[in-house]
Amino acid sequence: MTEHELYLFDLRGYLVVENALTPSEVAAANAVLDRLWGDVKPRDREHALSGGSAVLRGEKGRLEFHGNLLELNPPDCDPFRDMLAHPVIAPYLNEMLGTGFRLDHGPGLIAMEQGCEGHVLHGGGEPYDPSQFYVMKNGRMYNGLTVVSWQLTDVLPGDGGFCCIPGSHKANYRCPQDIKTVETDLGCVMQIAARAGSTVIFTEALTHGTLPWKGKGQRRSILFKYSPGFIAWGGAPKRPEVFLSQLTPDQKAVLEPPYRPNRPVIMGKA
Ligand SMILES: O=C(O)CCC(=O)C(=O)O
Repeated sequence: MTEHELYLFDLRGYLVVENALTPSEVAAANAVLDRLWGDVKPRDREHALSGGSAVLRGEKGRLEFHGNLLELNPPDCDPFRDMLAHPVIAPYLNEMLGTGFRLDHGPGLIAMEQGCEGHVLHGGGEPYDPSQFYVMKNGRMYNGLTVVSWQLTDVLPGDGGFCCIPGSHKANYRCPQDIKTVETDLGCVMQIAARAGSTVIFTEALTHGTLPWKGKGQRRSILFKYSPGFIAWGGAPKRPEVFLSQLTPDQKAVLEPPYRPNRPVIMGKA
């Protein structure tokens, strides 16, 4: 990470990395999603994420896919497997999580179109959560659960989608509920614009959520959630051998279960 990126991530708790994917990589991932679109369904109303907020409510839930994008039949899985230990992203995760970082859970699709509800803000520096944290020690940062959110469509200013309270990963007071529901506007909740092909990296310690979608087109984000190599926030599922045998050494390394010593290191391209 550059000096500027270190400064911004420490300051804000998120970073937008532009052009992490080429236009043809974005097109390939979108083509697969187009093919499986029949299986992408609005989240049911019983599990609404807008938490009763008048500001976040929508006509329908966000659009989700409950299959495993990594285990689609080849070659449909390729665009998503390529994101898993992506050479552009690995240097960021080595710095944020330490070498030997692992995929904790995901990837998950968050798709939105006009009328899709938002998601109440969650996370934050207070209360401290030992699995989702941000601390500086020994002159470097340490993060718990950290998200890499690949953007497959443009998110423009005012569109809605991912939002956060920049700096809240270091907050010392709890975020009041009416700020989390965005029903009181203190001017601290920011929508994060990001072009197709970019990735938004954020610590789950950041207070963050989703604004209802107002964009003309669809939102399509693919979220991968990583932990330090010795922590599991979610489970550590046993992966089928046949699936593992199709992966590159770096992709396999990132799916290792949690443990500490002698983890494989993924260098990526700085
Ligand atoms: O990307 C979004 O809209 C929100 C994601 C989120 O809340 C999460 O990953 O915890």
